[in-house]
Amino acid sequence: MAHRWTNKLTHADVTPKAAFLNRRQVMAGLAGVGLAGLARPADAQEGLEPNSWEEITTYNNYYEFGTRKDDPAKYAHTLVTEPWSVKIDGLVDRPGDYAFQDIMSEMTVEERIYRFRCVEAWSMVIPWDGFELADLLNMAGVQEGGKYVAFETAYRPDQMPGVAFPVLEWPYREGLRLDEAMHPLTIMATGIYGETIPNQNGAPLRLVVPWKYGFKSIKSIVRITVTDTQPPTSWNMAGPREYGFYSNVNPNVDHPRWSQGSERRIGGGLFAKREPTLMFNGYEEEVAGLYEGMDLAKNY
Ligand SMILES: Nc1nc2c(c(=O)[nH]1)N[C@H]1C(S)=C(S)[C@@H](COP(=O)(O)O)O[C@H]1N2
Ligand SMILES: [Mo]
Repeated sequence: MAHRWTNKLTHADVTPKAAFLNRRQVMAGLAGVGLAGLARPADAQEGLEPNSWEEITTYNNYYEFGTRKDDPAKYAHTLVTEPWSVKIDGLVDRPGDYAFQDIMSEMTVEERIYRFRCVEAWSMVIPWDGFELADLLNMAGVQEGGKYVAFETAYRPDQMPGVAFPVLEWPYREGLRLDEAMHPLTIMATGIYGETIPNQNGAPLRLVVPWKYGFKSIKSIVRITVTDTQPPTSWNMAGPREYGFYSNVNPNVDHPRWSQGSERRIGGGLFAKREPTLMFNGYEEEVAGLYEGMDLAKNY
């Protein structure tokens, strides 16, 4: 296989210990201590204070349901997420339509508390539940020659009022280099705070790549294709100068229309100071090696 990384990251390096409970433990914990009790131990260890459920599920970008931040929470309930299947095709040994439940029965779900940084310069901290994308790709068996992974969101005009408007080229498409997709920080999220992920956040499964701008984290995925060529992506097609294929969080490379040097933390209040944006969104130690020798200003 083409991908490899030298630093063998264990989950303990990635997430505070208290945070990696499997789904059953999370649910058991919830019954006993309530939602707040779950998040606290992790905060103390990493200093990350997760945003509230309310903030995470009412301030969203999901243009298939409208372009206002409160549109997805209002309108995404129309998306039918059961049954759901994901087509995995391209350069894989076992292509096919995988039922969501069959995927879940094979995957290990754990909690990952990640910083989340939108290209629009707002940010949150989100306690996702999910599994590593690498495990799903290995289930399908990536073939020699696979270099990229392309993703597609469902396109359902009858359930998605926003796709009537040509804001983006639908279906929403995203892509990663194979080594980025296989990185242990890259997950498919299926829950938040131990609850099933709400439609507005990308039910039933969405990508989360914490060192990249939020738009790379594509929602409600129906297709995953392993390819040998860099796939076209919706935001890059809409504005190639403003939204690159890599879109790694980088305080030193500004968006043509605004600074990326700082961010507004959602929930901080009207008068909160902006926070400095961190290189690779704070995951530099884990991911900088993926981009060794690359000019990050050119490959934005
Ligand atoms: N299908 C789809 N995925 C999407 C988007 C979208 O409009 N459609 N918006 C992206 C953007 S710009 C961001 S910031 C995140 C927002 O995720 P959240 O609403 O769960 O915070 O989803 C990303 N994934
Ligand atoms: Mo975003």
